[in-house]
Amino acid sequence: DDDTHTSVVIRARTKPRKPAMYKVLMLNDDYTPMEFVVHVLERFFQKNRDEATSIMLHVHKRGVGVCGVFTYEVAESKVSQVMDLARQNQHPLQCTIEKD
Ligand code: NFA
Repeated sequence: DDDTHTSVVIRARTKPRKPAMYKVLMLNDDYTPMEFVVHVLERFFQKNRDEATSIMLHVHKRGVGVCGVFTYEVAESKVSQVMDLARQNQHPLQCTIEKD
């Protein structure tokens, strides 16, 4: 009736964990020009013209698409940069992140 001799040993993790990865998703809307979306994909996601056009058309037709997969901080930074540029140009373009 005395647990003073109870002990639990918890070994610390030595193996570094792979960082969790997050998708940056782009959402369709009726107003953002297609060429602006292609520009965003080239500038912030290092896509070439053909890749950017293909992703833009996917989002246009399906409603949502993946721009890239990044660590949390990088993904958040991409979303901020895209939304800032869209706002500056008065486009309603929206991006979000989702755990991969
Ligand atoms: N749907 C937009 C248009 O017809 C183009 C667009 C594509 C917007 C992908 C947002 C994302 N101008």
